[in-house]
Amino acid sequence: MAKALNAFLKKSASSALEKSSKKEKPISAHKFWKTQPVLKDDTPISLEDLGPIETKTLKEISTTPYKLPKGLVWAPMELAKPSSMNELYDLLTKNYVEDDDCVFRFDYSRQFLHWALHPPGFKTEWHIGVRAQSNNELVGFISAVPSTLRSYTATFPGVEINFLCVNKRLRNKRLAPLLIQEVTRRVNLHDIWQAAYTSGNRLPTPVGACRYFHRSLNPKKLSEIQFSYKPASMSMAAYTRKYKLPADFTVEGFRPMTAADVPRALELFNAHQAATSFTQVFNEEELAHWLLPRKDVVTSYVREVEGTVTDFFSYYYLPSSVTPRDLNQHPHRLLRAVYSFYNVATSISMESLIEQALISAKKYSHDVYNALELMDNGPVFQPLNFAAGDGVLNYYIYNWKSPTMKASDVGLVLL
Ligand code: MYA
Repeated sequence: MAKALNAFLKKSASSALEKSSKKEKPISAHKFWKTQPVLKDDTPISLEDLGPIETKTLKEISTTPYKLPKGLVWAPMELAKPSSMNELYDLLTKNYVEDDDCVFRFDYSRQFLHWALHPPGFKTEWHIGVRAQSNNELVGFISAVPSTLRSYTATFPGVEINFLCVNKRLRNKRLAPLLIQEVTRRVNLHDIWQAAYTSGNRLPTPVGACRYFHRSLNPKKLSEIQFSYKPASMSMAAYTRKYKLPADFTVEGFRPMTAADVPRALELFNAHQAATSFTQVFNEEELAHWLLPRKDVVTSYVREVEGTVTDFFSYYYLPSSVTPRDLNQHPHRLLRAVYSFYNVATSISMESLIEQALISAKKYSHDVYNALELMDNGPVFQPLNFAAGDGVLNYYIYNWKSPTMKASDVGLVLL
């Protein structure tokens, strides 16, 4: 029996963190979070309570940025400029989410960051950097992008928060709370009071939690870099055979999504998301931004049968750098991982749809396909040879009272 993948988990989840996530710190131990409008503990919330935790008016929001410690300044970012994007790429590739052994670290590409940070309605002032005055180095970052959110029966304007990062040299100096407060202030000034975010860390207080599952596409490489472990009793040939996939789609009618498919894809997306309790709400422009294929960023295929689009799958590209402790251990320096994004199956089963996604990801030489156990993903994992990861991604809504939900009711995929 194959051992579960030594999962490199999104947002720094790890078995150690998972253990700590089970033993939640009391809110009084969270110096920052205890001051914020978030649920303070797991006291059940009913649907009648759905709504903001606090209500403020624009008049109460300061127009002055938070004060940073001496030697640091807020840095306006102009990420459309390659020089600015290079700085952000450099900060993240060296300092963003990594596994406990510091072997794997997310390596979001520049074109991916450009896509993630420039959806319709993006605001440059919500791409917030912090610089060291001495040498002008970018040492911190946080971002918000606009997103209409739905929690159960309530739909409201919100933002998604991502790419919170502080240079390793400046950790544990309470810079993260300042970045979070500053992005909150700038978002509030646009009369927006709610936000969605995810984290491997257990913070006060998740509305849902989803485990990662991993499907090996290149088992030999994954085993060489110790992302996964081949059972000692199995030969490499047998191990590779176990994960073999057909060279091409096994269901007819799949082709890349195009702009002309957007209205129909939105219909399918809306019908599918109606079954979830927490999701983002797209208009056509937003769906086009997030789902139309972009080289090395996002892949989306539709299934068209007799002129009607009936299904689609999508996944995004998030490789990780690989830095083995012993550089002679193996030659690999990049783990080519893709992550399941939004999938809708109406004419075939979800299992069949995800199998086509796996075939596509393998064809484009990716090493592993990762998926959260949210929406209707769960039942496909076992038949399609996925292995459970060892960490959990927590979902949060800032300033919002929401009942907690099971993983299959979560309908939001953040990057
Ligand atoms: S998740 C990705 C987070 N990034 C990484 O994991 C990259 C690697 N790590 C780092 O760069 C640093 O360790 C970070 C913390 C920057 C994470 N979310 O400055 P500190 C709390 C929220 O001394 P540092 C993503 O991007 C911690 O509990 N809070 O710590 C979504 C403690 O508070 P308290 C976090 O390690 C981000 C305080 O910070 C997180 O140097 C969503 C310690 O600060 C975390 N991931 O830096 C942000 N990690 O004492 C919230 C630690 O109270 C958005 N902390 O426990 C909220 C909505 C805002 C907008 C609202 C609009 C309406």
